[in-house]
Amino acid sequence: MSNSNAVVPNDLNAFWMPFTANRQFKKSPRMFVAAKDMHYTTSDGRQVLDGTAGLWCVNAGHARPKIVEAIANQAAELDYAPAFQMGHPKAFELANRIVDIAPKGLGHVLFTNSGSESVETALKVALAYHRVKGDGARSRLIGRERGYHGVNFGGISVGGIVTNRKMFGSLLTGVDHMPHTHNLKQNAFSKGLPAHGADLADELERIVTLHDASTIAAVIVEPVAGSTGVLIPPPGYLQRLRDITRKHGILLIFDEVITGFGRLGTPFGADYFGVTPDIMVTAKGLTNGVIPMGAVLVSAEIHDAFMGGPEHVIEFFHGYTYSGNPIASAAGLATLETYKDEDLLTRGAELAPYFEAALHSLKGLPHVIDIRNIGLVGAIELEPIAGQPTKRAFAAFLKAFEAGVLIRTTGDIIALSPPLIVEKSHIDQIVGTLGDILKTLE
Ligand code: PXG
Ligand code: PLP
Repeated sequence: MSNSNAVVPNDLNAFWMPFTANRQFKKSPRMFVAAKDMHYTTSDGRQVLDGTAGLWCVNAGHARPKIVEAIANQAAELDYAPAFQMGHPKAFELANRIVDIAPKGLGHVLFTNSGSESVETALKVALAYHRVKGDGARSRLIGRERGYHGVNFGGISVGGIVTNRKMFGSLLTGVDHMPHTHNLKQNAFSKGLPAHGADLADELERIVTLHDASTIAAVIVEPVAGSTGVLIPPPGYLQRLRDITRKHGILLIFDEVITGFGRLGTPFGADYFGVTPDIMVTAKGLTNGVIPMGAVLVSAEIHDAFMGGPEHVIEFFHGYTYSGNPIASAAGLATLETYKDEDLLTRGAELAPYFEAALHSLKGLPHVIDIRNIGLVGAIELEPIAGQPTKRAFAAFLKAFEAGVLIRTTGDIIALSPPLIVEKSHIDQIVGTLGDILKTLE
């Protein structure tokens, strides 16, 4: 007999959990059963401070009233409308509101249901764009080592994480990768942007020379690589990618799934760096993580290139059952209102200096080989235990959870990205807890 009120279900076997050591987890499960503002409640009734905005998505904090209400109302009013050949007002309204806050020039929006789908959509738009322009030989896609672009085939092909790629065959063909910019030797303990490495953008010129520009459709990068441990670009690096792509007629795609919606203290990473891509990939913070939704923003030039054929013909053969889903659209609108009401898309800039100073106070503690920060994103890189990579940071994760703070680890890097409503006292608690833990780690 099922008991839907059970705090912990009696059998954890059926759910094959994502990106989780399933057998380890199920021996000693960690469950959240409620959340409000900056805190989760665990199944054993403890409060845990959210140092990671869920998985980098709950930018306005948990269970925010406007969003909760919008979802409930929408479910009662119009639960679903066919996404193809039918519309409903809120999807159009949300697209307009997104364009209002987006970097100038990105005037059109395609909706998806996740970051991974947004990436696939962006890559397909790029390929099809060149094709409709009569330039179909431009079919190569260029990503970057240590890039994360979700888990679907296009995304893992342009992505640069070995474990996410190696099990899955030959992936997309015609993909090449630029080197990442992470450089501990020269840049360790940089505050904000690291000084060295802008010249790594010139590797794109090398790749263009190798393949010829006439074969390359697009370059995709995260402005700040989040998932692989907060890799921050050197000053001028992204501008140089912009210059090189423009010179060669190659589209530049920014994957802003993490950097979008205020994470860096600006609405988007493009704003922070003053570099506008041709296509921008978003998800996560768009709906505060509450309902799955993503959005891909494209320039008028790209959009208009598709609008030349007969008017009764579908211009772009792509879309999802849930593209612009009514409840997701309502959640998105309420989320953007909440960001606006509380100036959350720029709040990170005010708090960034305090966050930076707090994080860098951990320098000198055992195992800490780098600390980096930008906006309200931080990372603490630990020396791995010899022969047992990831173990030390994961031990820190478990201890922090026990001590009432949720952090995130990737490899031996601790990543922090609190909700943008975070207060200085929360930052003190996160950093204080981490400081205590770092002293006790094996
Ligand atoms: N692009 C980027 C830059 C991302 O960070 C995705 C695409 C895929 O989004 P979806 O919604 O399909 O997961 C992401 C997601 C982590 C972590 O802790 C990062 C992500 C997801 C889950 C965990 O680093 N990034
Ligand atoms: N698989 C089957 C059999 C389908 O009919 C559909 C959509 O109609 C899909 C996959 C794609 O699902 P979605 O549109 O939710 O991505």
